[in-house]
Amino acid sequence: MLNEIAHTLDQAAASATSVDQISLSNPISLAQAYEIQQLSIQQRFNRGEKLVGYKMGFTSRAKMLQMGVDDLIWGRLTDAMQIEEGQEIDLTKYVHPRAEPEIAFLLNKPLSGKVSREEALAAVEAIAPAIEVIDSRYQNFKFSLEDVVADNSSSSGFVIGAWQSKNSNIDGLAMHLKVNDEVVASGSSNDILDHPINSLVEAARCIGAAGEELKAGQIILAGAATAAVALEANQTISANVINLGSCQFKTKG
Ligand code: OOG
Ligand code: MG
Repeated sequence: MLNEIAHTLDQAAASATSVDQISLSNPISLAQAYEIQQLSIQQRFNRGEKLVGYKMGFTSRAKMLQMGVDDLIWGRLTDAMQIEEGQEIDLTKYVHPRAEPEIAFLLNKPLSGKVSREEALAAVEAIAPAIEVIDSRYQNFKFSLEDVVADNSSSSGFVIGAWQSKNSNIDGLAMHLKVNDEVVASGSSNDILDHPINSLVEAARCIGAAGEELKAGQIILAGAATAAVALEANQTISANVINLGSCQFKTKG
């Protein structure tokens, strides 16, 4: 059954079509949801995609409130999900994409299990402003915690701005998401688990508990500081993390 659900979700993502929430017909546990995520992403790996990192989700109150869930989740990032800075994306490849402002860590050492904030920072090579493009494969972007985890935590694309020093101050930085120069969402880097480094600590713990480790060269998205905003055609979307930098991408119809 898990394999079948994984296949359905992979096909939904590949064909940009929505499917019914799994939880409506098959009650699954959180452990089974992560198993489905792994089986589903394996199909991408089988098509040649490579794991490039992980994303953390629901690390801010704004996101939990928007989606009506209240626990941390994580998902996998593949090379095919990366959107180049400034790139124009084709919205027909998505079901109902949304963008959210994030902070990304690039690692230069492995990290797994229980680590301190200092140990987490010691494994960081660089830090960058980022945008995550999320796209639930469920109708109306509605899901339970188990549903969204099975669906790779809605991950579908990400943009990384210019990498900055690992010693950059990321404590309490204002973060803005703009659509065509208009600010549509604002928050603080500390809306992400009180400080974004805590998200890396949690990533090491959660992903370690699942039997994987964060590796040198991988990118970790700390989670959105604000609610996500729905994308429409002909927009320029940018995230500005004050004093860290900005990044952007565009949409076409
Ligand atoms: C789930 C993904 C949450 C974040 O940054 O909090 C997430 C969703 O909202 O669909 O990526
Ligand atoms: Mg996110």
